[in-house]
Amino acid sequence: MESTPGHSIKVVVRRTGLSAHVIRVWEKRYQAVVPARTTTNRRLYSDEDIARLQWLQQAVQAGHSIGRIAHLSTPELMKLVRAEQAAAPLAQRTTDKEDEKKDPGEFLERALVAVQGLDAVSLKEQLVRASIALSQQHLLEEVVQPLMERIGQMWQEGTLRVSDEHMASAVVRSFIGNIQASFQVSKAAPHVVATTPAGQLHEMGALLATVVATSEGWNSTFLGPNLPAEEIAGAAAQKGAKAVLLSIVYPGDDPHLGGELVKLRRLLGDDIALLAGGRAAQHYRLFLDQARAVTPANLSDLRDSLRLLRQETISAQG
Ligand code: B12
Repeated sequence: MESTPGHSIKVVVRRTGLSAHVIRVWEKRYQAVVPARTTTNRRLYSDEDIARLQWLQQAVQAGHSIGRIAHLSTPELMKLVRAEQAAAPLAQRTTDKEDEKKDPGEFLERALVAVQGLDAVSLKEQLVRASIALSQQHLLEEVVQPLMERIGQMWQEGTLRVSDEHMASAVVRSFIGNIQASFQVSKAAPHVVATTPAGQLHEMGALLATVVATSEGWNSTFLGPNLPAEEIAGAAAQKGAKAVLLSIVYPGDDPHLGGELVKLRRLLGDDIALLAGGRAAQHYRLFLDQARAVTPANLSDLRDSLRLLRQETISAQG
């Protein structure tokens, strides 16, 4: 028998441990649970809806892809989860590898479930699986970057704790570091340095940009975040860099940053390319133009810009 719908999404979040975001995505993409609506269009969940979400969550945690189980009836889900529980100590998880291989969204969802469960081991496992199944470009642009994006949204909504975010940032940082270390680049290849300017503490964008550069055949050095113009220019000179990558994420209204950017161009001279990106970069457009910085819109565009620049650099040398 159906009980009257009556719980807000906040209650569902508390009872299931899923984020509001994941619940909405599961509804929109897979119609996993479609709640009733109030007259003002707010979602209202019944006890059955909440139980169903709990079963779905357990099945996903056991390694099933949400896309493949969302249509199952609740009794079928219960059967599936119980079978998993019975088999768990004996067998490897019965993940659907074929499905996983094609869909970065599945890795993303599972990574988010791991973040919400403060489960660093599982988060790392999902990222490693994604790195095996996907090209490096898809891994970075369709799993790692959206993962940070979603973590930011959930954190803002209050459905994720600061500790979840810190754990996720630490796992992602070391995961990107491992990818970076796995490339072999010719010593003769041009050099690039990547960082964030003084006052910019978010380092993941610069790290991602570093990996993109390495995968495009550049010798890339990540300098860490928050560097004054003098330090960036000094490191670029020491490395003989042909390009500097800057990530600008937050804040978007730092009164000192414009001066830093213009100073950096002066210290670098005319021959070193400056490429800047990140969600707050557009707020410094005037200064970035003065600093003759190229501003690729995203990591894909950065890839194209670096490919072009590398060709120009090599043909200028030859
Ligand atoms: C991890 C994180 C932190 C960590 C940072 C850890 C670290 N070591 O980096 C910590 C906990 C320190 C932190 C602190 C804060 N954070 Co924070 N943080 C994040 C989070 C979740 C991820 C940041 C990140 O790495 N993003 C990944 C980059 C890759 O994303 P992106 O900027 O969109 O970049 C894309 C492109 O722009 C491009 N790109 C990036 N860099 C470059 C460079 C080049 C050259 C190119 C071409 C492209 C490019 O690549 C990306 C893919 O397309 C974001 C959420 C988010 N969506 O980003 C919030 C976020 C950036 N933080 C935010 C806030 C508010 C804060 C704090 C003020 C919170 C607080 N109250 O203390 C502090 C501020 C600290 C400070 N003084 O700067 C807000 C900023 C809001 C705003 N107005 O913009 C965000 C957006 C979260 C949110 N939605 O509210 N944060």
